[in-house]
Amino acid sequence: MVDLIVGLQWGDEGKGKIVDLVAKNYDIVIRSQGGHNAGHTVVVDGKKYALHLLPSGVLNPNAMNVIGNGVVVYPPQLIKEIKEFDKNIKNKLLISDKAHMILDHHIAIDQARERLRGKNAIGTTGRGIGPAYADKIARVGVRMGELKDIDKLLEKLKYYYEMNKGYFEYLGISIPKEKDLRKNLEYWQEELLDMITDTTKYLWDNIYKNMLLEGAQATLLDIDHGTYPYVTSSNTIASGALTGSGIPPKKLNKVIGIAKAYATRVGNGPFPTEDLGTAGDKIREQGAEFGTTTGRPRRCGWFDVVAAKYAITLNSCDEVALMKLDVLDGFDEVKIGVGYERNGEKLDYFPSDLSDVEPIYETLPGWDKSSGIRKWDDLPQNAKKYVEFIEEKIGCKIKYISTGAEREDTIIR
Ligand code: 2SA
Ligand code: MG
Repeated sequence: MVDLIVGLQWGDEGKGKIVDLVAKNYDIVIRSQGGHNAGHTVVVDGKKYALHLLPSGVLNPNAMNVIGNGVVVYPPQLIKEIKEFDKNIKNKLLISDKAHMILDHHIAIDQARERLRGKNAIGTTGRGIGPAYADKIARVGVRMGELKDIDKLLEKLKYYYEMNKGYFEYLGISIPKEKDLRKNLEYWQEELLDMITDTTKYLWDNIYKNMLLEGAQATLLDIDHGTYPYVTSSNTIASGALTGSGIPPKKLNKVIGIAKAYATRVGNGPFPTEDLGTAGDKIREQGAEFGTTTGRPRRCGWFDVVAAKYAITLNSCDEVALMKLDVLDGFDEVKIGVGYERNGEKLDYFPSDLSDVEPIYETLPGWDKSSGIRKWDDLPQNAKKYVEFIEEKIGCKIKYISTGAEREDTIIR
């Protein structure tokens, strides 16, 4: 039985909290796409951890964790996270031999290209994600399994650098010295090789167990279905989790979509319900909306029903978790984007091109305090109405409502 947790907006919906809440129910937790551009903040025994590459199952002492073939792995970051979190998780972590490696030059290319784009920058996390996936698709990438034979890998990389010499020069990126590269590869081999295996086979062999696929980034950042080119470079949606892990599609059981009670986005690109006024600022402040990976302030706005419905359909969600409801505490009124308009024409579908799209809002009365409330019946009447309004509009059961950072600040309906 395989369940999936997927973000329905532009990321940072609070997937980490729901994964943490349900992780105890699963024997295996799997990451299937993205890399250390992801950031899950989790609090264990009062200590705060920012997980980037490690699956959140590391929080559950009994769970196995898998970094699937669809992930791009920056070995120094993975080694660092393992050391910081707990060296013993090495016994509970498997890395796909098919996962592609992020090398230093991918990071340099990512950052150089963003600089060259100037005001048209994507607003990437600068972690080399796009260039690593580009090499994968161009069939010139390097896979984690290749750490088995460093001489062979070095030969391949030498050829790669030779081929890309002109491009590197143009971007002002230096080609690493062979001896430095060898030293790095040997260190990565020493630290990681024991965990590198055919995880597809491992997952098939254990398919009778309870597994959780943990999405990173989110639906509207999907390379195909998101707001291209302002997207990440992987398929973040449910079907991407299957290709990114090798789990057969019919083994997928439940899909839980995670959405914030409002909307945020980091990086550039269209965001129809963005609020550039004081309400947006208030949301950012009350919601502490700053990136976990880069510390960037997040753009803030209102819940977007059109985008949520699109995401729910793409992922075939069975239920939704509505996060950070308490951040809307103390507003006189709250707005919800219920439709779009373009040149006087109404749209009830999330179009491929969002230019000139204006949101249509409905306004509901606000509430005083939902923060820390753990029972549905204890929620203020207007907060209940807000949740029910969204539930009806999106056509999917809102099963979880989060009202605070603590694991227990969660209403389960
Ligand atoms: P990239 O680096 O190539 O994946 O960037 C491309 C776009 O994808 C967005 N993106 C994200 N958006 C929200 N959260 C992400 N993770 C971190 C977090 C972000 C951070 O959890 O807080 O700390 O800044 C994430 N990762 C990628 C990115 O903003 C670009 O729009
Ligand atoms: Mg995040």
